[in-house]
Amino acid sequence: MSELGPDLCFALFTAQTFTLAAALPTWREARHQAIPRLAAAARTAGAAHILLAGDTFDTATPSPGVLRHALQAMAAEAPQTWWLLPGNHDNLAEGEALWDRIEADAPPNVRVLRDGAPGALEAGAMLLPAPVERRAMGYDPTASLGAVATPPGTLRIGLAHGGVTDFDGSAGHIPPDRAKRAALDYLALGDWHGRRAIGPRTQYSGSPEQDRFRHGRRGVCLSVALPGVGAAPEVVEIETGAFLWQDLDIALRPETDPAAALTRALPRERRRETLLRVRPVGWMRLAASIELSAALAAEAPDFAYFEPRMDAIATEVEAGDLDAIDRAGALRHAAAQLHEEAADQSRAAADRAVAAAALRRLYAYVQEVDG
Ligand SMILES: [Mn+2]
Repeated sequence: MSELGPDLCFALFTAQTFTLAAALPTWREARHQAIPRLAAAARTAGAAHILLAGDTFDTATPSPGVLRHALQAMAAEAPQTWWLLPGNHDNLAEGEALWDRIEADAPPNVRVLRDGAPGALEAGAMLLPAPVERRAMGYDPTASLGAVATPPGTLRIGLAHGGVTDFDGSAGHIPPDRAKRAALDYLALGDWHGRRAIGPRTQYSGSPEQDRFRHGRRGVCLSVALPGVGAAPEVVEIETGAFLWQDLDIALRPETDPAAALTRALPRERRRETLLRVRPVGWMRLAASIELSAALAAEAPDFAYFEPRMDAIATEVEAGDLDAIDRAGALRHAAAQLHEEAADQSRAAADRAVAAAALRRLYAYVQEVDG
């Protein structure tokens, strides 16, 4: 349950996919079910504590129902204790009313990490939280962790939210060696939606339920066991996500049977819980494009979401194809014109794609009428 950082281009992309996701009631429910799934993972791992590394909520003003149901679901998962860190989306400044409400309504097994004070997870293990003050994170929230004193011989576990510097182009501020600098046995990070290890002691679990096309796998959480002060953490991924957001490229050549290639490439399992963007890449004959369209249309209803992307496939048009539309007259003239426009390298790629798509439509239409 984390949300990615401040990259503007990515934010635009996020907005689109998020709108798409929010439109799926089954996905919204899966997102809620992340709470019992996390608890089940904790029980399997024998973990007493569940650390949520920020952006438990996408916004500082979630609807009363979303908030109430989240807290009720956490209450139902005692004896595990839930530790909630404010992230940038549910940050302290914008989320003042939110965190007041949570503190007022929270069941005993939900703890809010509103200030940076260290707290005992249990005897011998201190949690050092770094809550996010405001949405625009122009600073390193972990900067003060090194100065936090803990009793000798206790585990120091950092919990923070934000980007690591020089990581995938993110404008993050957390140094990748923060765990070492602050003498942390482990630093649990949120913000990045995918699962990512910065080092053995510094890791992003990613979102337990994915919400965009990017990471190409179902969401996971991390089971982290700390055998002792200074000892190497034992980190195990546990899948928690229901929905797979997948981008799939299908290589086509003129001799390829497009329907067979599609069948081979598409996932077989859990299609109802798969959101798919399919991109045919390469060349195909005009006749094959009709077969491909039919095959795509036939497969689409199996999936939670299915989007064919036709911007990377070129259609090979032969003289016979244009003859199949018409040998002369207005239709033939239109077809020849579209063929020319689709091949004209001086035109913008988007315009060429429109012309190619129009030619495919025209061809398909004539085949249908004549067939
Ligand atoms: Mn975030």
